[in-house]
Amino acid sequence: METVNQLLDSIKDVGRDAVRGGYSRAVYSTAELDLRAWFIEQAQQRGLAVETDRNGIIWAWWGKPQDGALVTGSHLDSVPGGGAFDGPLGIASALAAVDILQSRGTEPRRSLAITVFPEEEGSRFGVACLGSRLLTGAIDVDKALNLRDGDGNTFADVAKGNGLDPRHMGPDSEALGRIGDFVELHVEQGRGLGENGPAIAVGSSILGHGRWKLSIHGQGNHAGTTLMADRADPMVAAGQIIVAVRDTAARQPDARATVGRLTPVPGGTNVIASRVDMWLDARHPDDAVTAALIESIYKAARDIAAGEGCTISLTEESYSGTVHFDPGLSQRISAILPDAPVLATGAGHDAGVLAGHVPSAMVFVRNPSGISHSPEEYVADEDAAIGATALAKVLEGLL
Ligand code: HGY
Ligand code: MN
Ligand code: MN
Repeated sequence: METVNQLLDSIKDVGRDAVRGGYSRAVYSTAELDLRAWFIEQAQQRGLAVETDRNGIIWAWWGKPQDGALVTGSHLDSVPGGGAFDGPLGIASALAAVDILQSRGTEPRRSLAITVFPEEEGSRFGVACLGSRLLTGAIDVDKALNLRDGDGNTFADVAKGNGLDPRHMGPDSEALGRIGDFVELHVEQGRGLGENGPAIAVGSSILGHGRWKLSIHGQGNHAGTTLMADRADPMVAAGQIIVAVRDTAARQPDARATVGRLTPVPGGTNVIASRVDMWLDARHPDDAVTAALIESIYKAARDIAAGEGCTISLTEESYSGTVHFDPGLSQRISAILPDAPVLATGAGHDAGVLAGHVPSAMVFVRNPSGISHSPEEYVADEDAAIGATALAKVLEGLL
């Protein structure tokens, strides 16, 4: 039997990013595959029967695979330079919770499964929660299979290289039917619990969020031979557009809009870029407000680009509307964890994708600074232990 902290400690060196700090564990990278192998070994040590489904989701079963099972899970992939807890805390807590239940001699009245969803962050192929979207049919399969990573590899080829058959990927009603209730434990990404709050909270909702690709087209040229007056520089437009994104979102209460990724083409020090690709992440509780925000940003960006002699194109890459978790399931969990406050989150999760199909809920564990998607993400050992114990109580209460 290992504690959640011992389990997390056993993977603390997997996928460390010496350049960015933190962890870079892109889906199907060596690091994430190492974590998958670690999970499978840990699950088998606990007598769980492990299978990987046709979308690459790992299922570790306590009891035979059956419809209406109780399922808990999260992800092992990370953002570039991410923290140690976003994803793995939920997986390690699920393993530790199984240890606790097995040590008590719990006899599940229904099967329990731990699931690991691939590409929750969308860091390699650009669409968040790709595994749970494929499972539920929330993404067109051909669109998914043709997604490309930064090196031009298609998701289909990478999936094939990892033992999956792209021809069989897509909505899986049989697998989805096995989920009777889904509970995801996750590090809190925000300051709802803060420095001195309780160690755990029950999730209420997930903020609607989307991703858009904005490409600015200018005139590539030589940095030394092109006079300033003769330029159509997309990088100059990009800089102004990023400020416009910030200003537009700042005027809309509760809105968040971020440009965290930008790629100049060709990207030479002595080269005026011909194109700049940038990615916009925008979120708001009201999906109509998000749509209006994107419209405002697009208009501002178009005018800015024109002012620099450039043009732009905007493409929506993914969108998930605001999700409210299953009230009945969340209330049952709150009854099991009466001291845990109820908390909304601004972060997306596979539980949010599943919520449209099966009763889903979340439990959050305190992260004192609230910082996430950063090496500074942190959960104190004692809070992680409280979280794993709470998950064990929830699972026992729902089994
Ligand atoms: O982007 C998100 O909200 C999540 O961490 N994938
Ligand atoms: Mn996560
Ligand atoms: Mn994340």
